[in-house]
Amino acid sequence: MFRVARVALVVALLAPVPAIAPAQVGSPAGPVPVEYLVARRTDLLKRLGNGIAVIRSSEQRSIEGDYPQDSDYRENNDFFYLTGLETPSSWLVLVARDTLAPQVYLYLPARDSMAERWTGVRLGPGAEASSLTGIEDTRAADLAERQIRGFVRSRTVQGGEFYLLLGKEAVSDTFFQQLALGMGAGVTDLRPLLAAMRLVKDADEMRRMRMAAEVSAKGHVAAMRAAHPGAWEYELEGAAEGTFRSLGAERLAYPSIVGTGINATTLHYDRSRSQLQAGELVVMDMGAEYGFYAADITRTIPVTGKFSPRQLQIYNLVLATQQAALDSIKPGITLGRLGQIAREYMKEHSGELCAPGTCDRFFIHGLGHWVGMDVHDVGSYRTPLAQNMVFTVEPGIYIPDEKLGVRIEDEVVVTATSYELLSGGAPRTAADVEKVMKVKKKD
Ligand SMILES: [Mn+2]
Repeated sequence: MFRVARVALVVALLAPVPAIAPAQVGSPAGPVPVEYLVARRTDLLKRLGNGIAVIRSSEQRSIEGDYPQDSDYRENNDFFYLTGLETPSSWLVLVARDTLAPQVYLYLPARDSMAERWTGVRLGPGAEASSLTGIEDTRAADLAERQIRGFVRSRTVQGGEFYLLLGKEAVSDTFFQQLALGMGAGVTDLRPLLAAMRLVKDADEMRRMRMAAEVSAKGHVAAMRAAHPGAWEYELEGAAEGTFRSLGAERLAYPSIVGTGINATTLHYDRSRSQLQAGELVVMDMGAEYGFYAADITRTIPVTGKFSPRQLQIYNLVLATQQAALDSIKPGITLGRLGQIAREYMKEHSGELCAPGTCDRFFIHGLGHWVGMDVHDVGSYRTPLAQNMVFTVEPGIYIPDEKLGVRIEDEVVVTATSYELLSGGAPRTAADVEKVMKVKKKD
């Protein structure tokens, strides 16, 4: 943690101009090293074959507009993945050719000294942008549409297969639709290509993913220690979120879920307004975003710090089900197959716990999902597991009639032969949860 922060500080001090926020410079996670950005763009160009990819940044939201509580600028994931930048109204254009060298262009809004008085120094086209991204050719954003039209025209004249590949915002954009029609080009959705790349994390992504999980686990421990009969759900949420932020997380990966008693059986309960009663279980599904990467962890705790015999039996069945799925992780298997294994395990080991019937009828969601820049990250679920893919394993049992809900969610990265647990910093076994809860929060 501290080492990372110090490295970022040194980078900021050595920079020839004042630290510019739009590239994570000075952030706890630090900027994405240029060699990673170059490797990602090179990989994408290879996958493009013959075509032009256009990826646009996010747009600034208005503080007075539709999102008064959500004016924070967060970059489009694909744009950040390929540029490392946080720059509104910008474009990345990659021109891939069969025979000629590929070209990469970065279009950034020209700097505006009046606007900068309000919102701080921005990154314009030029040497600074080049050194942060490794893209030599940077241009003013107001040239982008005209020049893209030119790229498309020159490609079409040369003939052969040609695609205009667009990111999320542009795929239904009339400018591009008309451009493609007029030039006789095919428009293709770029997202599946980028999703396949983002599914396999590189070393800089793994560094961020590990830190996001580590910070989130510490937040869970803080929330466990804040729990007691009479505490409010929002107090636990506050303890976790304050910890995330104090350890360098810049955002939440998703709205925190803290549900006690009957609320624990509502999968996406996020109001956090109830008071914890002795005898209840609390499901806490909370994760931090660190340097643009999400964590996703769920723990279930007894309000009093001690599980009842019934709660313990259900908890241990969920935990053993999770372990059965974890033990089956290896390259080549699919998430779908892991889900079947978990369900079969829970069914076979239910005994009389959920009679009449087996407990798997209360396991009402899927076993897990990809995690990355989004908490439910991009990527096909038919993809066989391969090294450096990250996903969650999260069985649960929810019995509303008993006001009893248990979910245990961990995050793993696939290794050469099995998996590594990223979220092990948060206690998983009932005994470890009880042990952590004995140490109370100091007021
Ligand atoms: Mn999840």
